[in-house]
Amino acid sequence: MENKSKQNYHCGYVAIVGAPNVGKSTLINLIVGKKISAVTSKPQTTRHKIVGITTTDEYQIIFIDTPGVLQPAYLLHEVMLKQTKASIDNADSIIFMLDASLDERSDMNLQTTAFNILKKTDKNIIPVLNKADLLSQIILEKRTKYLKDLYGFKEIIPISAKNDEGTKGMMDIVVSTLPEHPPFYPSDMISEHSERFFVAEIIREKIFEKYQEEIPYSTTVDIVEFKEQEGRKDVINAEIYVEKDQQKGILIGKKGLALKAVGEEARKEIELFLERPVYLQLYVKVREKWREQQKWLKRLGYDNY
Ligand SMILES: Nc1nc2c(ncn2[C@@H]2O[C@H](COP(=O)(O)OP(=O)(O)OP(=O)(O)O)[C@@H](O)[C@H]2O)c(=O)[nH]1
Ligand SMILES: [Mg+2]
Repeated sequence: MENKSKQNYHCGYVAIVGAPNVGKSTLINLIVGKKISAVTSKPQTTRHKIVGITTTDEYQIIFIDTPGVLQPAYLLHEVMLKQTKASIDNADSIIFMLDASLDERSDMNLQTTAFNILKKTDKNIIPVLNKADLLSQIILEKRTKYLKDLYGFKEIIPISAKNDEGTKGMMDIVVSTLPEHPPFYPSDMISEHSERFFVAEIIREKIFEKYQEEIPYSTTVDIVEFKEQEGRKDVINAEIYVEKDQQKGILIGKKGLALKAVGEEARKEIELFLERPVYLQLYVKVREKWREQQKWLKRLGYDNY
């Protein structure tokens, strides 16, 4: 571990919390400057807490991207919610992310559920309104005022994680809430998960993007072999779990073409991420009700928090 002798160094943990699909993972990727967290247009993309670290001469922040707050329907959901709650408990400050694309008539139940969880903590809460790029200045001001009145916030910071707007000002406020402390991690470290974890997440992201309805939600990825080879491509064998035979058929597609396309897209992104070529093989397995069974969730690392 590095030891910065600089005075007034700030370091702390910041959880990014909010309803599903508001842009939490987009923000952590922007801040660390590398795609470490899956982003898709579908809610419930993130299932684990994901660590992203940013370090400057003045501060080090350990951001925790969290699963969107939801109403649990499966054991998997309960585990996801537990991860979010544990991330809140371990944080110094919390970015509460709101979504500018929701108006007064939208369903804000999950956003309010997230707010009610945060209300119970004594942590610094930093309300941020993401996707500000979607609104005109006038509508944005109206929406900000509505949310301030709804939750009793003095300030809400409008940002666009997608376009990197408003995020510098947001970071200044985040840093001002952190304790004085030397850095916990080396300055070049941006995350702490294994390559296996990131590879599984990349494959899962491609499945989320490519398939509709219940398929993404009934699916998960288990890396069963990850063999690094001197002078040759790494060999990665991944099992994709689905819950029913019919889902297996859809995932594989006619003549295996759909699965092949997933494999190709995933391989390209894995190679970009690892900065080395890989040989990726995907297998589809039916594991009935894996989302409801402790033994599968454990094996998949979902209870690892
Ligand atoms: N217009 C706009 N879209 C955004 C912005 N930030 C994120 N998005 C989009 O919103 C969708 C969801 O983004 P994610 O980062 O996956 O959201 P999340 O909060 O991590 O979602 P979960 O993991 O499902 O809880 C994606 O289609 C993003 O491209 C933004 O600032 N502006
Ligand atoms: Mg996410």
